[in-house]
Amino acid sequence: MNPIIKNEITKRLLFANGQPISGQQLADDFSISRTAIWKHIKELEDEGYGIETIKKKGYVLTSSPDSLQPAKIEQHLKTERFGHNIHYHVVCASTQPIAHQLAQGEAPDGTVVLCEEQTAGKGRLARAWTSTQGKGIWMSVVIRPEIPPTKAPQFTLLAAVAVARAIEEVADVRAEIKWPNDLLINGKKCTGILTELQADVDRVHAIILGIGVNVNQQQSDFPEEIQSIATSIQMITGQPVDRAKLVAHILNHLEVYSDMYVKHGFAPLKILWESYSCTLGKRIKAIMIHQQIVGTALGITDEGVLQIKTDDGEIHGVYSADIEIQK
Ligand code: BT5
Repeated sequence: MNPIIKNEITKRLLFANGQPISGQQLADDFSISRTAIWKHIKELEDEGYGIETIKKKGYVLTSSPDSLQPAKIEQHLKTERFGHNIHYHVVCASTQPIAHQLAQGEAPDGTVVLCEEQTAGKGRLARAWTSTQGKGIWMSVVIRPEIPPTKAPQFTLLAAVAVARAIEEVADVRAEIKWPNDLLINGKKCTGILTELQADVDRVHAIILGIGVNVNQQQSDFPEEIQSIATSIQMITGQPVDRAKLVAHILNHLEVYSDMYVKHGFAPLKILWESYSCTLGKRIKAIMIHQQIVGTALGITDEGVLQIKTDDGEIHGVYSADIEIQK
């Protein structure tokens, strides 16, 4: 079956708000036979869509599965570019290499790769990212801002704000940002962000923004070694969350913030970032590959660099690290 036509049919059914859509109309609109339409409908039913056939009227959508099919996301999108080109996979090793490959081609700004399950999801520094089937958001966004490569890490901070705002809107839960790339709820990690780059020395070709959000997991869905540090939105609220809606809200904010950043720099976003931060003012340990710094997190600069004041009064700028918040 043609995935583009299938997505368009799904969209038509979703947007009809319970009104019947005639098979003949769909066949005419997509220039295919009514039998072909019927086959698409059958395929959607096999995927968990509830579709009723009403004689002489057409197809009515009665329920839809919790999936991240593009049509379900597009229903909630308010963007001009982001999420208008979605590559959806049921399973993949990681969305990052797929997005990298698309970015090497002509993939436009805001292209999205997402999946229901990653078998080799990755974190920073080649660490593993657990990506349980159908329970989270595992997506990579290709962004093409006209900025020098030194500015790219700020997209991690910008993305963290976009996800925090989206979680607040969709699930009414406040997540806190732990510099640079974690979102925590009640002190446990619910989101990780991985910012990768395609660039030459003075120009970014593409930022590949990997976003992993734990949405509907139970504690037992996480491997034992991260059960004490990981959480999901549903574990906090007790309610399942519409993942497709959450994806759309993330993309809605991401487009606005990305454009704002290119126009005005990090300063206006810094204020927002600070309002979600759980790092600032705390005594922290910053763990880097060759060094550790213990001190008070003073703030971030307009470049997104974390300022730490050590006990000898010296102020250190940290570009990237793992942060432990000290009790
Ligand atoms: C991150 O790395 O937090 C970045 C995670 C980015 C994941 C997205 S999903 C879509 C895209 N495709 C990919 O393959 N990746 C991106 P880091 O700060 O290095 O944290 C990794 C550490 O978080 C691991 O070593 C575990 O301790 C922990 N961890 C792994 N899976 C987790 C999960 N699902 N929830 C919470 N913590 C997790």
